[in-house]
Amino acid sequence: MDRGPFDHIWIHAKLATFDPKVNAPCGLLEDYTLAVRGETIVAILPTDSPEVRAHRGAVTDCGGKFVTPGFIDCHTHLVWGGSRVADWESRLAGEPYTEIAKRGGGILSTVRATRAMTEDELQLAALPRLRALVAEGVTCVEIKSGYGLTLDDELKMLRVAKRVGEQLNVEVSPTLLAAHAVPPEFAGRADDYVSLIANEMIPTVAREQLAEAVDVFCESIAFAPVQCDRIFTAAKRHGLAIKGHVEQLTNSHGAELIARHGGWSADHLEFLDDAGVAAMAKTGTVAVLLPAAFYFLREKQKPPVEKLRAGGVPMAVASDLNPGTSPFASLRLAMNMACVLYGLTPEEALVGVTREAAKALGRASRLGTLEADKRADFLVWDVTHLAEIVCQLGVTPLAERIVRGKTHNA
Ligand code: DI6
Ligand code: FE
Repeated sequence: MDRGPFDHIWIHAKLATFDPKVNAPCGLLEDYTLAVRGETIVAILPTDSPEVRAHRGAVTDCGGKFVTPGFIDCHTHLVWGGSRVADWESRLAGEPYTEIAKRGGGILSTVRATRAMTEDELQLAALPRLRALVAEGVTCVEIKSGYGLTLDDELKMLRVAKRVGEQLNVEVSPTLLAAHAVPPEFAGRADDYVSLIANEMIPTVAREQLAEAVDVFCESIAFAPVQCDRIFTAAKRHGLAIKGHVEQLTNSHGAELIARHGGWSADHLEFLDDAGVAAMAKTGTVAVLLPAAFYFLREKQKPPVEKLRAGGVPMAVASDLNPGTSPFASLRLAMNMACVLYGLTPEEALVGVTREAAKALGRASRLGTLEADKRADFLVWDVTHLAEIVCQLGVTPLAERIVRGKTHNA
């Protein structure tokens, strides 16, 4: 691409590019310059190169600070109504998540509260959650529906997802998760609800461009693989991408199903077996790890991280921000937990919220690494070591947040 002139350059940076073509940990380039025109990174150059010296436009001197791509939280349910604190107290007193779900607590209690709220009310509730993610460097976020479970209430949630993104200048990847739970009005008629999803909800969100992907909760307490298969088939027919909550509490072979459909990602994966790993490796389906839910549910079985690594399955890390199993609006906490609880390296955690998270949202060609032609979404960090971003929580050493080439500090 034609490089100059540049609108703005960031000089004297330690660029953690996460570009696999850069042969260094984190794709690190020391004393480099990132050049931006419009919304795009147009060049990555050594700071002492002639093009940098010739530049006459805006300059930011990073003074040796680290620069990473903007963070991508590729799995959240951040639009919801009500509170699940009572569920948490029941769990602390010994009642399992699955039992709470069966007696109509859990997801269904959030459905009742979410249905009762207007779009404006839901937006007000969701904003502080997205603001918290943004304050830690998130520039792109996936947001699921799944607490409406009627056509109108799912559309309402997806419209709120779009609105909060616009309000805070964050790119949103909206996902239809109508197959989150069987709503009470369909109790005992799960197949009829699946028909509603396949025949009405999916065509409508596709037509109105309110979602780009379809998610399912493929689990003993939710939807069976054959039902998920029907939903995925409908999603594909309408040009929507596929992903799923699979192998979280039991092994239903949902990851294999997603891989067979060429899905973007299989998420959770605590009970993933060897066949699942092999299927994902073959198709390049991203493994989205959600250690905050594992922690909060006091799960015992960890996802097979070593096997995923050995198989070359891309691993992303996400917050799973939701009221029941991961009420944590912190992607950095999820990264920290991915290291401490799942044994990822800090570099893998950082790659998991940048390059691999971009893959998990079908955005690998536009986002996730610092490379020419990618969008100029990047973060300047005031740290002495990159792993500090993952290690130390409670303070956010973010010096500058650049979105589409412009500074947008939270
Ligand atoms: N798995 C999860 O971790 C969330 N949804 C899902 O299918 C939990 C959502 C909730 O409990 O509200
Ligand atoms: Fe989830």
